[in-house]
Amino acid sequence: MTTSPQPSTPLITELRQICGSANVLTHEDPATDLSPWEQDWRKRVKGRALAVVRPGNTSEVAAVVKACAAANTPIVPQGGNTGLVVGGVPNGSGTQIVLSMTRMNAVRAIDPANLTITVEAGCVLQNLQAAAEAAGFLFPLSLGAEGSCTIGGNLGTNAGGTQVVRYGNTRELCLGLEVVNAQGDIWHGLSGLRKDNTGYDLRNLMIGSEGTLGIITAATMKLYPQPAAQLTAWAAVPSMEAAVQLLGLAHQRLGPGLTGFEVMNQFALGLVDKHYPQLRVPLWQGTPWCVLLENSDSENEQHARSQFEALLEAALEQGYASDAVVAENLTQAKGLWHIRESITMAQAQEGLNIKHDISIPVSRIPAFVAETDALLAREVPGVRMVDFGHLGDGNLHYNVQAPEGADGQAFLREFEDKVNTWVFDQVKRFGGSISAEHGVGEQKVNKLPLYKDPTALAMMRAVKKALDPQNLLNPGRVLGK
Ligand code: FAD
Ligand code: 2HG
Ligand code: ZN
Repeated sequence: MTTSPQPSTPLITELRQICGSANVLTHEDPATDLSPWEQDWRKRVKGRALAVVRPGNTSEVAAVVKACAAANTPIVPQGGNTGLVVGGVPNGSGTQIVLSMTRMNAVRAIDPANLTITVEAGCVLQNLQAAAEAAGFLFPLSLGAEGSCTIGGNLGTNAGGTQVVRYGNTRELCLGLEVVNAQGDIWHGLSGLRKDNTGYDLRNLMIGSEGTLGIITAATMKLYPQPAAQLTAWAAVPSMEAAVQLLGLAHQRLGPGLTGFEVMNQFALGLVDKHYPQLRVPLWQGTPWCVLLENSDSENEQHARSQFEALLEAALEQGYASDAVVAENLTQAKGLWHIRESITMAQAQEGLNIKHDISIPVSRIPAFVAETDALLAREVPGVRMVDFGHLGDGNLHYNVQAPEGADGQAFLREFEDKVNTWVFDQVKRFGGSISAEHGVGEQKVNKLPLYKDPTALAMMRAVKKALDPQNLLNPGRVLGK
């Protein structure tokens, strides 16, 4: 006798009727492996889903939410599952539905005169960039996970990335949303308007809400003209103070042409060199920090190059840099960016680590790094700092790698919470935020009440209660239980 793969609960049967049997995956079929949806990208947490549901259009999303609301079954929205704070995977209870948006990946429309593109939430960021490029435009959101993250996830987390210094976070790139709310009703907000003062800004409320207030099904995003030329440079800098001074000079000399300004410490680059020697990291051995700069020019390459060279010459003269190279061509430029984007993978290859994505006013970053480095060196024997990130935005990935040869799990057990407290206390002292771009998810849920303004938190709770009184959408994330 064979056992039927069909699950028995009325909710699963209803979900199969809504989305089709092939798009409702459960553990009852032993041949189906749900781990890709249940495990987070860093492999720190593995949950258990009641089912993975993959709707194909907005009406199906709305029907799924109504069915789950009637059955009081929580929903965890998921895009590319590249999130770094455990926000898009189910908890271990086996009672939550993962709502995977990846089948909803169409580009619905491009409006060249309005400079907008409308896409479904499951559209992979790289495909969105490619669609914009094919139409002769730039969609500037850019991050290391762009080959698998989705625009719905980018909006859900208000992702940052490497172009924020010029174009802003995902929020600044969005003009309209289509959302299914916790009652299963559809909000048709794909206006594409640059001005609309008709009351509360629900779009901005949804963006960055990490799937706790509504399910984003589509978005209208801004397009930009493609730059006439884009050049990338790599500079060795003698200190964090010098990196901040170089940033100031780059703003002054390049104005809106400055589209990227990333900093990387020597240990981070050493990890890339160790695990990916073929990438040939330049200039890293004799300097504590390197900086990656991008100049996007609206005139031509010659103009961009002479502007960039003048900037770097001035930086060398003033001691803000000790050496620098400008990429000769697109291949070299891509190679330099690839090195920067490989730090996360190199860290993972090296072993377990503690991640932070903090922001501090740029002017205060040198003092923050000096003091916090000294504090951690005192408290954590053999600490290895992997310090890199979007200095142009005041956003550092102030990461801590387990000491050389240490048992990673034992290190995390002993130090993870303490290190988080030391670092976040410093962030607070320096007037910063404990999450600049990755969000709160489950990972920082216990820390948020300690570092967020209590009145702001109370207002956030009131909003959640008003919009999702059943606590159906991604419960336990951002605000906790
Ligand atoms: P998921 O991981 O699937 O989900 C993330 C959150 O959004 C969850 O809370 C989920 O519930 C919610 N969500 C997903 N889809 C929807 C939807 N349709 N409606 C409502 N809520 C939804 N992040 C940065 O900000 N900057 C970086 O530079 C950056 N670089 C990265 C590099 C690497 C190598 C990796 C692995 C990650 C990086 N990230 C970065 C983190 C991650 O890629 C981003 O948070 C991204 O926006 C997540 O998109 P996703 O589609 O994978 O979302
Ligand atoms: C980046 O900027 C990402 O590369 C990931 O935000 C940061 O790995 C990290 O800590
Ligand atoms: Zn980042």
